[in-house]
Amino acid sequence: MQNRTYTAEAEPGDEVTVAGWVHEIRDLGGIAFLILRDATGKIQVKFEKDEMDEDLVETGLGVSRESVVSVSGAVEEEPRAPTGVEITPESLEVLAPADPELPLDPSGKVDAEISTRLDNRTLDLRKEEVQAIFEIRAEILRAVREYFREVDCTEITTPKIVATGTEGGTELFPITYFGQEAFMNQSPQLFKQLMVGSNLERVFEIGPIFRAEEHNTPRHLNEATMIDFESAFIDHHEAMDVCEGTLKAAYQAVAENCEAQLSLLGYDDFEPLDESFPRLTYEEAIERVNATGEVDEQLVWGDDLSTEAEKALGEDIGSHYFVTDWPSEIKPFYIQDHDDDPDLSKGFDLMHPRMELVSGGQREHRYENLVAGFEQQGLDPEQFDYYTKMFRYGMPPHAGWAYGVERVVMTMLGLENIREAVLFPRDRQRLSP
Ligand code: ATP
Ligand code: AMO
Repeated sequence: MQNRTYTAEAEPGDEVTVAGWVHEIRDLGGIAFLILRDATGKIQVKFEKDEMDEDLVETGLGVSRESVVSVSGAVEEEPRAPTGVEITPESLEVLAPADPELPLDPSGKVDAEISTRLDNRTLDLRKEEVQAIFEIRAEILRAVREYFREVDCTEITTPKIVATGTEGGTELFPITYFGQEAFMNQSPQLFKQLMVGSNLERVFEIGPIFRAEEHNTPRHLNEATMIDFESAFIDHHEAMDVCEGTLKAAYQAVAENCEAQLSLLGYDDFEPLDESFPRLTYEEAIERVNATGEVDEQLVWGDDLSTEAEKALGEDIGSHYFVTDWPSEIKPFYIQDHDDDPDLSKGFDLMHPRMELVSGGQREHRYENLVAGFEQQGLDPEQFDYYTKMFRYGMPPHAGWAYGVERVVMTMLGLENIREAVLFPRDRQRLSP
């Protein structure tokens, strides 16, 4: 809109046109107020019934909540107004009336179930504390991109329609691709590896991944956003350094630039991550879990960390931490094993006390070992020929990792349900909107 002023920029003495949603109408008899809300905040519009044009008063006070209006008038100082200023309207136009029966109360006075909120996400996002989550999410992505730039990474985009899975065959969504079987990609894994074998050397991707997860849980999505990193000529320790660096950069940026949003979410004492993340070997991790006495069944070497074990360890450590040197058999084929102990891998996970955030590792870059690894995991190397053949033409040693963005947002902000960190979540029950 031409010459539109944001409410936050309306200064006393200005003649402005503001536009936004009708947040509330307060009728006190001779005087009434329309509170107009836009992306920058709210402003009070004053109607003195006896002194103003009758049609204007009727339109302004007859409009239903959440309708979109534009108001033109003079801005004046008014200490009793919520923001210290108000507008005396000269004209008001209803740009889009809202049905008076709202499925959800954007003022937040009436609580709504998560399913009602997700069914009406546009209205839900009109709540400033919900909007704050997505502003913080955007800040995280901005900070991560900037960090990657500082460490000389090139942003890439890889296909989402693929011929094979990478992260275990059971979690694939099959689709039909011109009569041929295809899948929605679970991870950019193989493509990012193929890129570090090119002159790009060091790459990252921020994009969607698709997994037909068996369970409906508060921390799994069927479509999630992953931040993937991969670099040639580094080992898994250096990959962990970059991983720690990106997460710290994200927390730092949110602490510096999202004070208002954090405050809306109840964080007046949000702290950046200053301490180094402890790095435990898998063996140390299971011993520590067993020593907590918080798990029903003692873990033995070879067990994955159960949800219960992750919780016990998280509470014990009380900060982000890495678990390194996992048993080879519970890590994927592309993770390298220790040469002196093939049962032990160079894979790692980054954990938040509440849940896993990242998986990564040193990759197997030696052709013969890679092909043997496929066979050990019961996969047909022929099917992956498009990937393995490039390992015959000079694939450097490399390492990398991937985060789930929603889990970072969820753990950073203490959200109970991962769906709160996605605009339009996909889960077993939800395919629209
Ligand atoms: P991912 O590897 O997919 O990131 P994860 O490693 O955090 O997930 P695990 O802790 O390994 O998940 O959980 C093992 C299995 O148990 C997974 O298949 C998961 O879907 C399932 N699961 C986890 N939490 C729950 C829960 N609260 N209710 C039901 N199933 C669950
Ligand atoms: P992994 O399968 O562990 O590793 O996934 C990496 C991270 O992505 C997040 N994540 C999910 N978040 C929400 N819903 C899901 N269904 C979901 N699945 C995964 C988690 C997890 O830690 N290719 C490897 C990474 C690598 O080695 O570079 C991979 O995909 O936070």
